[in-house]
Amino acid sequence: MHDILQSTAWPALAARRDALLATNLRTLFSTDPDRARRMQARACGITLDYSKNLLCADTFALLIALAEEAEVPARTRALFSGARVNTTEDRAVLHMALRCPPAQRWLVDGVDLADAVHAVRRRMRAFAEQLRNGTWRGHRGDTITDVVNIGIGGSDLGPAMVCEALRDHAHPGLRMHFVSNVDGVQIGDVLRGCRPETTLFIVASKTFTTQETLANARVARAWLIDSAGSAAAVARHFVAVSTNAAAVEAFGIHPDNMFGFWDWVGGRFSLWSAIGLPIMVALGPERFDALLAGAHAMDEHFRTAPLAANLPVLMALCGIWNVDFLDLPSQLIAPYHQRLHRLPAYLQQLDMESNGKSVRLDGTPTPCRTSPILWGEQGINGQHAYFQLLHQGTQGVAVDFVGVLDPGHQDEALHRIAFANLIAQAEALMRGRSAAEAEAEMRAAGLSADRIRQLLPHRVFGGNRPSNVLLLDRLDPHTLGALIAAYEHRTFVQGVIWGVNSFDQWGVELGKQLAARVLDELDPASAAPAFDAHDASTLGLIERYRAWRQ
Ligand code: G6Q
Repeated sequence: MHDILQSTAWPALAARRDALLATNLRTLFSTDPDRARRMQARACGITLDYSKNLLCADTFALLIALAEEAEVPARTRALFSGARVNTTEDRAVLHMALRCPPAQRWLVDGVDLADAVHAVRRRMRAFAEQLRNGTWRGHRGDTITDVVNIGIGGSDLGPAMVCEALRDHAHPGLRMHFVSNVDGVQIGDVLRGCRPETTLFIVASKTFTTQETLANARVARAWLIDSAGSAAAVARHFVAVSTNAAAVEAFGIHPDNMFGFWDWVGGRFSLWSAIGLPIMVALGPERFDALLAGAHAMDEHFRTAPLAANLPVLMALCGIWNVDFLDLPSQLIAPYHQRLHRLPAYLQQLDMESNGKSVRLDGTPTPCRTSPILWGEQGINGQHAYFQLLHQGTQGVAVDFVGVLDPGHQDEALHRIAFANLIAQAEALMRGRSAAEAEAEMRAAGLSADRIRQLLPHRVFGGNRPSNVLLLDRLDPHTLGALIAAYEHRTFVQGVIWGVNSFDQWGVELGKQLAARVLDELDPASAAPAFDAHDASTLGLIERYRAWRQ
């Protein structure tokens, strides 16, 4: 197991840190007129401007050396070759095979994965087309008008994000709904707006054992049967997406209505598989293909471009620099296009579930900070809320601004306002406002000397706060596919450098186990938990619930 701290590049980078903190981005820009041009990369309809990171040429070269010492190229080859890089689950990680073009084969141990992938995709296509052209009918012969995806985590976030991002291309006669929460409110809201005879449910669960998903699916099935008067209606109103055929059948969904995928597709990387069925239904098979093609184009770029011009690698290295050397443990994703408002939630899972780890592949502790806390929402709203902290707070946050050049609508005046704000925020974070500038502004505004003295500390912005700008040429399936794949590979590269397994998620297990036990204990018909079954706080909360039920 490599120890990244023992590499040549890591201590050299650490030594550069203080020198860079002694200067600032304003100076770096003013002393290097070529900086913005040089610190840009472009691939698959996406331009990355990473020049507003507190990096200079020699730091950048060291980061590239770090990636080489961590064997990013070799690990990338291993990933694509189908090596079992998910060691704790002893699995290959091959969601990239899901997006290979129809004519391409994807051989792993002599088996062509592409065959199986395309066979499932043909069935998805046939089903999606029937729903879209109205030939798939409900149990009474009605056309389907509402499609409800019931799933959670990786079986929800990707399809929900993509359907929202591309909803301008969605089928006008099919309303898409996503139910993940198990508190009863979300499914209640959705069912109230649907009619059983015109609603189709997609139960999406890789394992088909997920408590929340199965509980919601049971509610939906009961709602349907209640109205239809017979369980036979399930065949026309329920399909499943899963790797667990036996559990799907046990639930009462016929295997003909199941779309499968494979254990080499991780949940948070699964929107490219049959988990993407809602996307194909909403947008149509051609647009789903374009999404896959965009992701494949990014795979090819990632696999073949030199490290210094490789979009995902550059994004990863800026992230490592910010998290590990500049002590910025927080990463904001700020999209400036309304349709991308679910992107931060999607990337939050991708990054934090993949690299939110504190042991390395060999089980030893990571010697450095790993995944940042990734968060965010649509940028304009953020500006009128938490951006205050970004500009003047005591904790640094690295930002990814995500913009779209062609907004896909005709109101150029509004688009220009949004775009101007994106550019201005990145500039403001970088430049800040010096005391001299703030004073000059206030003097020009006619403020008295006393008032200027009083206000001055509040009106100074330190600046020097790093950001990337990711500019999409347009928000279409191809470019969105490429963007998602770029972030996937960014996560992978960071995981390689940190030495963690980006493809397992043991951290979600403990809570699940405890919830199963507490669920029994909340039942007032069951015996109260023994006094030493939990800590006093947990016992108190259980007791409070049981008392309320009684
Ligand atoms: C993703 C995680 C997790 C998973 C959900 C749903 O990588 O494994 O988010 O997707 O827990 O799991 P099922 O699809 O098995 O219901």
